[in-house]
Amino acid sequence: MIGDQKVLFSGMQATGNLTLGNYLGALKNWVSLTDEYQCFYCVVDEHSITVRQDPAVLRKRARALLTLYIAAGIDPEKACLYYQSHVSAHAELAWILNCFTYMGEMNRMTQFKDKSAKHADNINVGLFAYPVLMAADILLYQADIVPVGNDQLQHLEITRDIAERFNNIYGDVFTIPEPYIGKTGARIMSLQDPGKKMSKSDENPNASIYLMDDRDTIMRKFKRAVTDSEAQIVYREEQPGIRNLIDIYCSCTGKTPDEVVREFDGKGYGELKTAVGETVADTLTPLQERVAALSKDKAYIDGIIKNNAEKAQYFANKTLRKVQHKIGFPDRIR
Ligand code: ATP
Ligand code: LTN
Repeated sequence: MIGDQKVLFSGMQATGNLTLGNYLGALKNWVSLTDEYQCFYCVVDEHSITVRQDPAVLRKRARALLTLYIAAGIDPEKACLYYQSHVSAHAELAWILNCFTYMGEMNRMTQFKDKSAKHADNINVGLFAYPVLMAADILLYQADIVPVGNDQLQHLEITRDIAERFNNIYGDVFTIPEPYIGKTGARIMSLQDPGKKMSKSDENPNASIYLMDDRDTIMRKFKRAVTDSEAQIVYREEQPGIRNLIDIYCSCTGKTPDEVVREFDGKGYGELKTAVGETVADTLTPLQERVAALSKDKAYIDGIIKNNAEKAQYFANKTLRKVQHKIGFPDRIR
């Protein structure tokens, strides 16, 4: 708890360009959680270097992501928006937690298996230890809840195991975090293969709507979206392409699938695609305008980066000092 609020932690990697999936599935929910919780939203740049990065590109993307957090509507006075690399406690706690994590449990991590298959030329120790750094992120802030997608649940489970193990030895040091899975309809699928999720690392640019795509590009991508030959607008599993379009439409408008099916009764796929494209463009245009305006205000963003890093350091160091003391490191002389 911080004050009378529970603590929430989440983070995103600054790798690749964010997609509509990242926005509707994560960022948009993050905004609505800032009233109820004391939120820490981190740009996890230390996780990013588990795959090789161009330094100039990484720096630029990290700043763009932090700017996007604000543009999406997160109030940086209320929630703490910061770079992981500005708070050295993350790396320090991760080292300590490495010593409380077993090779056997890490060997079961499916993301490591997937990512090492994808980056066979660079299977580094950091990629293997990725979940421990994630555990450190969460446990440093004594987070009660962590909004994540399904793919991250296994990492949250190992975080809880590590925390419980540590608490069993040293007493109540860490809060045990709970996953928070967002509302329904938040899983946005690829426009080219509705069997697979829309992902920023997809090589086919037509599969994803990027948050910075202009209206024409958005319309074109929706026109090309893969559907089916059933020629009827129904919300059902057998028509995953149409279902995905309806999900996107619902997520942007707040309508229910039933309402959308009624709205398009007797209409063709072309009309649905146009309507979804326009709604998405209408959703993203103001976001893009806010990004453009914020990007010009260097001093404002710099101020947020500095103040929030200090705020994060304060809370993170409190936990880190406690952990260091518990495990027997010599106390600091003040
Ligand atoms: P990558 O392709 O690099 O693995 P990604 O696009 O799958 O990236 P992540 O960085 O793994 O995205 O996820 C950031 C956040 O966005 C997570 O909370 C994740 O659950 C959410 N997210 C990612 N893709 C989607 C999607 N298609 N639909 C809904 N939420 C998504
Ligand atoms: N691994 C996560 C990003 C991430 C994260 C975290 C999410 C790093 N640290 C802590 C929640 C809490 C991802 O790839 N989506």
